[in-house]
Amino acid sequence: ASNDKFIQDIPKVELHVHIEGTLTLDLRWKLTQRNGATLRLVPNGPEITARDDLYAAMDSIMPDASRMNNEEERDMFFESYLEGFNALQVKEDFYDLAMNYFETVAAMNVRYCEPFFDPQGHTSRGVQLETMMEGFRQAQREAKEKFNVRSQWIMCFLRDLSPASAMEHYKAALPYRDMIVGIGLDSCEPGRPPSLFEDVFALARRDGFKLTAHCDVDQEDTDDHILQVASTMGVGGSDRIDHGLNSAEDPALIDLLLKRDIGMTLCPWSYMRHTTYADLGPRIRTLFDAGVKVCMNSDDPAFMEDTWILHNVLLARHLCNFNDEDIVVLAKNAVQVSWADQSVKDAIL
Ligand code: ES4
Ligand code: ZN
Repeated sequence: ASNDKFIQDIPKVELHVHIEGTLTLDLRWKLTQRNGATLRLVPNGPEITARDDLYAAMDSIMPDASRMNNEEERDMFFESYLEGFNALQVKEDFYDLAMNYFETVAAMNVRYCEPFFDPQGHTSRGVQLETMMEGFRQAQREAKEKFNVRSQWIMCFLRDLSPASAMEHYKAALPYRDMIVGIGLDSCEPGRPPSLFEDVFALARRDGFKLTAHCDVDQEDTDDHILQVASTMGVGGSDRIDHGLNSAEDPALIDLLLKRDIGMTLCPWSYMRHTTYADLGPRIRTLFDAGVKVCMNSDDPAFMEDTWILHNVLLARHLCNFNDEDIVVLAKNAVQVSWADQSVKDAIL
């Protein structure tokens, strides 16, 4: 197997991380204090008034996932994730959020990343698009200069909200298109296929944006969603699938992913909440050995026991017994399926 230092040192690209999911408890406390806001970990939960209570409280709302079924675990996750948004109010908050992420992953040798953001989770609270975008823009500039971390943003739509809301936000974000490389689809998946968002994806495609969609793991209709994204039907000619792990059980889907050269962003720590080592390793191994361009990512590090991209590559190594060459393949996959300019790609590995 590969060694830890090799994995730490290899230049990295991160393609699946929700910037709001990088809000650490430390930063959350700081922003909440600065804004004079109340801090709760779940909607209508107890207000946290002492910094020292925060960590124990987080442990108690994210209990041993093995004791919850998939749905309970998923709903609890989304509730606590969206509750965290309340800490983000002014431009400086979004700047601090992004800078904290860039600085953390710079120390793990990330050279380029494409973080997601969820504009609808902010506008619904009365925070203007301009507020988040200007905070992100300043952080993006400084991260390139100070940390040598380049980035482009992916605007995600919350699929449990309406296609009309997605379209509205898409249009409103066009003034920031120089910062945004792609459009994604996240949040709670059952009953919300990518095809519902066909119109906004088609428009974004025509406007030159890259496309991706979450096809979460072990949800009832995931296979159909993978098929929609991978075929010309669904969102049409997508470049990536986020998660998509269930394709490992379907040789025809694997063939389609290979034929259409679709990259796949995996987040192994996030799957540990609702699957087992025994299940997970073989599925990742199947996709990797088939030649699907998979890469390792963190998803929501602050909500997953502070597991960042480094920990996810280490876990993948452990699950699949990857050697140095395999780790290089994973790193190269990430570069290849990224939406960076060729000159940026060439400078990474
Ligand atoms: C997410 Cl784990 C997960 N799944 C779907 N959407 C998300 N947004 C943030 N984290
Ligand atoms: Zn995700």
